[in-house]
Amino acid sequence: MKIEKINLYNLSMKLRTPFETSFGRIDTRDCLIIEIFSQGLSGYGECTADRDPGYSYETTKTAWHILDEFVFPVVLEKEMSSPESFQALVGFIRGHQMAKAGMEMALWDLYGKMHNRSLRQMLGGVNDTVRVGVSVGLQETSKKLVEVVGGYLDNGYCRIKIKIKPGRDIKDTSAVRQAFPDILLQVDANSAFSLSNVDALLPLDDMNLILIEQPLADDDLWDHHLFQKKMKTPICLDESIHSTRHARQALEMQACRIINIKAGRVGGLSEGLAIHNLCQDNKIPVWCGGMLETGVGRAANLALASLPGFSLPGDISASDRYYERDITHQRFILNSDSTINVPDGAGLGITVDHQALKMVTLAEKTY
Ligand code: OSB
Ligand code: MG
Repeated sequence: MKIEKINLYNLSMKLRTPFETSFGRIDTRDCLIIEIFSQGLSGYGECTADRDPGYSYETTKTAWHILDEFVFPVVLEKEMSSPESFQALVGFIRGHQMAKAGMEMALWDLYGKMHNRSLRQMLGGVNDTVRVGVSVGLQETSKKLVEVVGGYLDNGYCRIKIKIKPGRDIKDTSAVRQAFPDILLQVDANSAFSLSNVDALLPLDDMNLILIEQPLADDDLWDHHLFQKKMKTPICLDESIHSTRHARQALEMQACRIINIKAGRVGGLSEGLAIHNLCQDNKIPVWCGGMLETGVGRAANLALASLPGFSLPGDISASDRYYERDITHQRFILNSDSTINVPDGAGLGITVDHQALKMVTLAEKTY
């Protein structure tokens, strides 16, 4: 496969409702879309970096820079045998996993279209549908949070994740737990705590949570180990895991008992698959995280989450939870059993609505 042309788009997508985490509140979700061309076919990839460096040091601007100056020049006009061979070409770029992952996704999509195979087939996915939950942002009050959670339960979501931060932790979580004693519930702190204040979370151990996601700093595996020792509830790492090596070390160190896999955070779908395999070998449950993706990234998440080790519901909600109008013709809908269908068309199995894409494009460049 030889890439003849690339279009890079910087999008700004208006969310239906603002999304607030411990690192900030957004009304619009920015991202990059990479469109690649070869032999009359096109492939799409989504880079999950956001406008601000709150979740990750990467931003839409750093990813644009890395793609523009370093990734595209080594990919264009080069013969690549498969999407996996891409990683060797960009091995000289330290970090910038989201930029690399966006490009890799586009290569998977194109490669799948060339060989008439779905991403699910190529990755080795086994399920036609995947169980999903919803990630609920911080709300004004605990009461409002309970209302919002109730709304998503009415929609049919089987699992709720709530965002927490210092001062908005025990009260919010216990309010949701009291209102809904039997639901699958988990919390995500997005690194908002440190060893000096994380003991505030000890009461969570009595709230029957599936997991506590990333309470401590992204670069702090050891402190997660110390905190996990005090808690019966499994710690799940998100921000801390950027590679299979990190995943292995986190497990060896007993810094967590569950891993959230996001292809963007780990440099691509191939690395996400490798982490899945490592965790499966070690009997560690994994689940697919989300980054408020458009339909492009959502299709990739569904294919990844169809692998057999994804035993917990993913943060892959229906399209209407995020955007009024998405950039794909396909909209993902929630089935009555809290699942979403895995696309089965070639590649990602989606088509891009160029009219919708144009409406949300802030900048674009052709290579
Ligand atoms: O920590 O999982 C996270 C969104 C943006 C950045 C980080 C996270 C999230 C979510 C939303 O929790 C998950 C989704 O519905 O896409
Ligand atoms: Mg998270």
